[in-house]
Amino acid sequence: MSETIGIHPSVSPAKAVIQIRGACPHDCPDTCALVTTVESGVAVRVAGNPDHLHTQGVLCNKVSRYTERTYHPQRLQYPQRRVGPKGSGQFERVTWDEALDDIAQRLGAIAARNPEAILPYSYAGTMGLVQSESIAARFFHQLGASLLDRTICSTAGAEALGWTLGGKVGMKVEFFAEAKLIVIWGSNSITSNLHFWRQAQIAKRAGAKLVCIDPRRSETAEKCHEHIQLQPGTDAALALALMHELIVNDWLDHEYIARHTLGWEALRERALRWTPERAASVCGIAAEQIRALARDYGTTRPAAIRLNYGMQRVRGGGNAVRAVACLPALTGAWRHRAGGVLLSSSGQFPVRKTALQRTDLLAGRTPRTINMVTIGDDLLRESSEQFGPKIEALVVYNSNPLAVAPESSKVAAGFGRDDLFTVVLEHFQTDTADYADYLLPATTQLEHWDVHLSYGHTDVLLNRPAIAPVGQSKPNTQIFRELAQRMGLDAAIYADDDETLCRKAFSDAIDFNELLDKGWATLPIADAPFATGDFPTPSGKCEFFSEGLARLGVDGLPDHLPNYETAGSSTRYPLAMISPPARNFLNSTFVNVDSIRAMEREPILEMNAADAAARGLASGAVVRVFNDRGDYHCKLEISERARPGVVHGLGVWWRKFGLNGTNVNELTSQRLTDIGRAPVFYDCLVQVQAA
Ligand SMILES: Nc1nc2c(c(=O)[nH]1)N[C@H]1C(S)=C(S)[C@@H](COP(=O)(O)OP(=O)(O)OC[C@H]3O[C@@H](n4cnc5c(=O)[nH]c(N)nc54)[C@H](O)[C@@H]3O)O[C@H]1N2
Ligand SMILES: Nc1nc2c(c(=O)[nH]1)N[C@H]1C(S)=C(S)[C@@H](COP(=O)(O)OP(=O)(O)OC[C@H]3O[C@@H](n4cnc5c(=O)[nH]c(N)nc54)[C@H](O)[C@@H]3O)O[C@H]1N2
Ligand code: SF4
Ligand SMILES: [Mo]
Repeated sequence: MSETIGIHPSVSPAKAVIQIRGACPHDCPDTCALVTTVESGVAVRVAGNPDHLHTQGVLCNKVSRYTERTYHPQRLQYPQRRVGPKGSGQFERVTWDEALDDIAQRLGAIAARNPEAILPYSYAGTMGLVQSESIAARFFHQLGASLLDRTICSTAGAEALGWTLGGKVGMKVEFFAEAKLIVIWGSNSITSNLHFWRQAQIAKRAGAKLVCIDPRRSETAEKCHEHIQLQPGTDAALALALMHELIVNDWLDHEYIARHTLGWEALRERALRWTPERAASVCGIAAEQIRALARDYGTTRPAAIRLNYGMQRVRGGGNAVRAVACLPALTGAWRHRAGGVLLSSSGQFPVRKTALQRTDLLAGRTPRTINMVTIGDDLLRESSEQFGPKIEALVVYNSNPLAVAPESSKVAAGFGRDDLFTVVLEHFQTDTADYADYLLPATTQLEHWDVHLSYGHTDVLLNRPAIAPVGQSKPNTQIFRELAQRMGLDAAIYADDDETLCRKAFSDAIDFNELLDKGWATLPIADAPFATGDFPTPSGKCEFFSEGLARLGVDGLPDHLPNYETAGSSTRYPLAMISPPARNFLNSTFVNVDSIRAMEREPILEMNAADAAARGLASGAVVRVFNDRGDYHCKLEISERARPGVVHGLGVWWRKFGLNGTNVNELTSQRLTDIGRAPVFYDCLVQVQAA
């Protein structure tokens, strides 16, 4: 089953200690290379592979405790069927046959009437190409089920980057170490991109200046030389004012602009309207800070920007990413391998999506698409000509929508419908699992095959199973294979085993034998991919002006779009709330692992001392955070990390670990971003009072 890459010398072969190479499955840009030590069939340690350039033998706190999660006493070990009311989390144990027979029968009956009444709901619980959308996608495509628009994280920024640079492309992370200026924009890298932070530290020791742009004085911001603590959702205004300064001071690379960009005159005109004073008043910062950053950015070579998804979770998130992504072309930063911008590297991987997911199985049908962000509203809709059929069945895997999707009161009401049939594939009884009709135990990364791309580096990684499935758990792929078989779907489509799927996932540019031998393979990409243009856009240039966007009837140039819920616009809800990741959780994963939850202690709201004093609140008070969408109770932490007027509800806690059975998403809205149909988690006004 698995490969021995080292036998510990102190043990007899009978009790051999073996080490298995794998990949971290989590939704994190670092995609670390793992080494799992297995003793007599039991995983005893998960560590970082010291030989892997990007991992350097170091894992984060969460995954270095992976055995605790894998062998957690509450790990789901057998199929279960609901016995109590929806949402009560009361189940009885059943056999796989009982569960799968009944699910196949129920889904089959709905599919016979209208397959679009069935909806898959999945995201990035695992980033593995095999255990996410391979067999599962084939199953839903063949049925003709509704399609899911997987927008909950990154599509605003990803599509914006596409319209500007041509795809999810950019600098290589390892070259940040050579930069002389690093701008960390909308990223708490110490929390969410630890291995990039290592590169930034190397640069810092070699004399580079680090600047962080973030409404929160994050763990990362406090370790940078400069922190620009702007209002949430004002990044485009800042970027446009930086352009203004680059233009008026002539810190421009005219040759690069002339040869490798599109729409310069139009952008120039727009940027000249954004004086530092104008942007400063929008961003709530000093104009002098903008001038200083522009001077640094315009005069330091090489200058690198690490942009992250934190700044695109607002109404104008797409435009903001477009504005920032224009900057390196203005100064010609792309000429150097340590210059440019990196938001995501994932567009560079030659994934064979069609072969894996078999979109051809739609066979000319075009099922309606449901946006995962609006699942709350959509579950509550009746059939109509515009919407299509009411959603009658949901199959959830690799996601915890009750916790992670916005406006959770609506999500809970939708999942609570008695006439909805819900199947959840999970490791644990999450908030979402509580609403399942059938709860099926899935394997973890230590128990199945998978293959991974990365959105923070440019290596493909292979994950081999290190141990046998815990209890009766099965890989997602296997669960869908067995369902397909029971539903009488064409067997040939489901014949690929997981190792075969790993082989099929990438084009031949990736040598599978190298993955088997070493555990990873590095993409052959030029060190400075856009030194001489060659952007993967329609024009081959960096598109300041996008004809494609203009054809869609929207602004072809980036601009600042104020938040839907702009700070100061409401007297009832005067505070802007952002809810960025907690360091020791990964979205809602790990919240139930005791030692990890202990590190995060309890759900908190960070608030500036002035805002707390105005409300007569002290640190440690239980507060009620609320708006028209709902109520969330948590502990107050008076903190210098918060600027006046902005509060931080950290982490996506499980609702059932919350003080009143809710989490921050009780407060967030289902509105969508300007580009990419993505959520606006950080565009949210609230009020706070003593509970
Ligand atoms: N430990 C840990 N790591 C994670 C995750 C996790 O939950 N925990 N989540 C993973 C996931 S799913 C993703 S998508 C990635 C990236 O996830 P991101 O969402 O980029 O996460 P961070 O980098 O932690 O946080 C973003 C930073 O953006 C800031 N921010 C909020 N609003 C704005 C704004 O309007 N402008 C600017 N400039 N900044 C703003 C926040 O204060 C925060 O410090 O991280 C991944 N890594
Ligand atoms: N307020 C607020 N909300 C947010 C965010 C925020 O910053 N603020 N961040 C958003 C972002 S960036 C993202 S990406 C989403 C994340 O949303 P999700 O992708 O739903 O992420 P998780 O909460 O980690 O839930 C993943 C679930 O998948 C399960 N899982 C893992 N591996 C497997 C497997 O192999 N098989 C099966 N069947 N299950 C598996 C895990 O046990 C876990 O419960 O949340 C979003 N929600
Ligand atoms: S969560 Fe990120 S930092 Fe932690 S082990 Fe996985 S890839 Fe590495
Ligand atoms: Mo995400």
